[in-house]
Amino acid sequence: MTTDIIMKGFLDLSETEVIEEVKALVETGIPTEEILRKCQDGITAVGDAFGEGRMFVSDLMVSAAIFKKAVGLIMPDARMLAGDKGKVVIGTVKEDVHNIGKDLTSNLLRFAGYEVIDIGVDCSPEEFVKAVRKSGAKIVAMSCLLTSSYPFIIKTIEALKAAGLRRRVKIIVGGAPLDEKAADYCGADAYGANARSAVLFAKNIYKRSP
Ligand code: B12
Repeated sequence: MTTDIIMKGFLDLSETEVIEEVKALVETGIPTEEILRKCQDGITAVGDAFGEGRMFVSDLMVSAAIFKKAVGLIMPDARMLAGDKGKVVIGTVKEDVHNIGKDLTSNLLRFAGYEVIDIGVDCSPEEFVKAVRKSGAKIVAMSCLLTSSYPFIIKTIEALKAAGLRRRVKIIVGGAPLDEKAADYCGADAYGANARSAVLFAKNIYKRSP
């Protein structure tokens, strides 16, 4: 069985292996999404090895740095883009500092023409409420990678309700431990399995009310 070079590079925590292969794939003209998927499979394999006790938190940190470098090669930074198709507040929920998936989602939304108010990681329900109130965004996107932070999605939605903002916003949630059922249970309007689904969601919402 042949192991994918990018997968092997991640498991070896070899930045050189991963970056050289990403460069080689870019040369062949393979679509960016395909390269991203390979990197995501690689970092997920590191996560799995960590989950099984074969790798450590420090390894997760190295794999995250490699992932960010690889993405930097294939995707321009969209932070300077200020789109006019509609506003989206995005953040990673409280007690969760994972930002890679959130940043990819922010980037794609910005490339698609949306103004993204990215409030960062470890965001409290109050921070989401404040950002929605200030921006008037009609979409809230929450990222959550930790099962232990899942209750904060529920608390954030409750806070939006208490602030009288729930009817004004549509909510999409994403992140590895979630699925349709989890999104439904916490009262979100949608679950996004990947960054692109946030773009489709935004298109749908803002098409109905610009
Ligand atoms: C890298 C990593 C870290 C890095 C994060 C660095 C960073 N800057 O983000 C560091 C080292 C900080 C870290 C720390 C920890 N981590 Co960690 N980490 C990971 C790892 C390996 C990769 C995550 C990642 O970036 N993937 C790549 C991105 C692109 O994928 P993604 O985030 O899933 O995003 C995609 C989709 O989910 C979706 N998406 C994501 N967000 C959103 C939002 C919306 C709105 C939409 C539509 C879509 C969307 O789109 C993205 C692109 O397609 C995962 C493994 C895994 N299977 O996820 C573990 C993992 C998430 N970590 C885990 C754990 C346990 C921890 C720690 C508790 C470890 C510890 N003992 O300290 C701490 C917690 C720190 C904290 N308080 O948050 C567990 C969580 C288990 C659980 N179910 O709760 C995992 C699953 C590893 C494991 N198998 O055990 N981690």
